[in-house]
Amino acid sequence: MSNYHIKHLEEYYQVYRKSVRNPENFWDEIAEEHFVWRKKWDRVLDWDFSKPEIKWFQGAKLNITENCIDRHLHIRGDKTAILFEPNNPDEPARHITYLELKERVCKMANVLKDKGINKGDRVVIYLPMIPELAVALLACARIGAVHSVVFAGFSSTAVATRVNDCGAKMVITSDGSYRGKKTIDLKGIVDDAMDACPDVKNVLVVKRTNADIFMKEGRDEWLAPLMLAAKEDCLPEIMDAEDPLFILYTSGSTGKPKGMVHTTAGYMVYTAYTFKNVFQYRENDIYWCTADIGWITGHSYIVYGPLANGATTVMFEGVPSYPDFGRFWDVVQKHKVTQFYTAPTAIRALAKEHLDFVNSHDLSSLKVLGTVGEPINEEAWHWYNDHVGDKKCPIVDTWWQTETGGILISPIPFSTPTKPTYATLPLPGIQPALMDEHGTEITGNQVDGRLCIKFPWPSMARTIWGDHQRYKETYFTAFKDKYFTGDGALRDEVGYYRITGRVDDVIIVSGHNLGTAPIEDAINEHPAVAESAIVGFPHDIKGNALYGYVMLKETGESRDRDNLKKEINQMITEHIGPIAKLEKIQFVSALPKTRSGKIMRRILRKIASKDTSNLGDTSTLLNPEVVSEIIKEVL
Ligand code: 6R9
Repeated sequence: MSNYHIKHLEEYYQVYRKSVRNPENFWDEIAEEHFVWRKKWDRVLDWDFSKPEIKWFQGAKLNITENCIDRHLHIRGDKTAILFEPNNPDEPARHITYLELKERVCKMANVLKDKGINKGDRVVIYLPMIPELAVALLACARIGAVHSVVFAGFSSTAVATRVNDCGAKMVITSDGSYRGKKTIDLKGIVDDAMDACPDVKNVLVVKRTNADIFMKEGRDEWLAPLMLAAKEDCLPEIMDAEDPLFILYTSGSTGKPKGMVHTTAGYMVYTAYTFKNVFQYRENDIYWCTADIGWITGHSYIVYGPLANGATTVMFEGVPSYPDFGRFWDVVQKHKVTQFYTAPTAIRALAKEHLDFVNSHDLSSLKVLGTVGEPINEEAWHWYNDHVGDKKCPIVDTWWQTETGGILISPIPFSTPTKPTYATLPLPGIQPALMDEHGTEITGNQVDGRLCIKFPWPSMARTIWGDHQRYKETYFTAFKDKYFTGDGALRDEVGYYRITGRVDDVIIVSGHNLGTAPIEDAINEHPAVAESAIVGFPHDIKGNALYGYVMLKETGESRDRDNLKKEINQMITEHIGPIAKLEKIQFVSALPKTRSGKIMRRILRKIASKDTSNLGDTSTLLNPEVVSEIIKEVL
């Protein structure tokens, strides 16, 4: 048990050293002690990054739902597995026990089987954050079908592209979804998508909003009556360790989305191990991750990681601003949440609002806070630490990617001393390397470079669906025998990592390498600034110059713009140096963002370079309208 729950820094270093000295022994012990297997593996690991080919626990047989559900039943049958908090705070929360979860998963699995879904078939899931979403993932896993969740905020074109890319025969959706005050017609979006998806035979529809929707004869069916009629027992399909568990699409730097393929055993072992350690999860804790299951964070740290540990995982249907900006804290207080995991973009949005929204709530149940998705700036980190965590809850700044399946770099609470804006240390089994532009590893501390991982870990994606060549080119060609993350990072004097942003965001000004994140940090420290994004644009003398898009807080709106510009550049000069001063500053009402909250720098870069003729697809943005507004006022 000792290497499952790390309790102090000394132990972290011991476990880490062991994991690097003999990774196979390390993962062998963890897999052996903490999971149920139908058959043990013949080999822990086979790998070759030049092909690339990665196989963990080969020869093993298992079903992940036995590990996430069945094995808990004799001790935790009546424990809440999923705690559902609806969009509307007046609608009662729902507690789904492990026993109930098993019945629902088995019933849905039987429905899928009746509709002809077999092991290996792909099922696209396009559902809001309601319990049926988690049940649908697990029902697929129960029978060995490969799920591909499409975030229920993507357009019909995005749905169609993904359905066709993975060759799904079935789509599971709902009549609609609630988001704050709005109701969204999900089924209408699926109907539009289906015009371009001739191979989809069945669309199963969950009732959520009671909207009056179109049901296509022979294709569309309500799920509820089928579930009612289905048997509540479904034997788990026995899977090979390396059978695909799911496909999840992530956007590439260009063109088509990449269908990252995750397989069964390694993904299970790694997400369960990291969940337990990074959140220091203890029996009876109430864990809440605010992500959507449409993203990898939801797959790994709402569904699989927590359930593999027999945890209670909160699923929240709503948004942080409804009915007001205190909703997150309301939910924390109501359910006595112990671990809270969210994104910097949400923290920044809430930090803009009045402190009373936080202070009027009892947040004393909280033990650990987490962030994920982008670099967190100092100001947001301190706000989170001071006002949400009351300086008592360690913040785990967790760095990872859709491709990595689980968290790779993060503090371990109560063991690793935290440091604002630093993801700190690699988790056991993770061997990071910083590389220079010539492909040489930069050793020692107080250095920065391109972040690679030089040894496999169990939950890494194995391929891109239908395009292994692209997988190889994207991740394994830039640096020989290493997985390239696409991120830049620095390693400080004690070996802590700070992720500085995508390397494509590095801007070279007069020969100096500048990361966008530290400049944005500096600007965001200005009391009038809510958020900012820096991009480079061509400059005759400097090569590149810096263009800053700055969104003001409400309190900053009345300030004189010229003075503000001077003050912002003064902040940058103080924090980084005059070299990082902005050539141009444009005040904007909002920044264009992806639905997962990432700033679309690609578009901002084009606007800054006055190259607005081809901005690419902006339809998947959260707020496409701000793009035209920014173009109109471009400097
Ligand atoms: C889990 C997730 C991956 C990219 C990644 C990096 C950025 C994620 C971060 C972070 C700084 C963190 N990122 N976590 N940057 N600090 N703690 O977000 O996956 O949507 O695939 O994004 O997000 O740039 O490369 P995904």
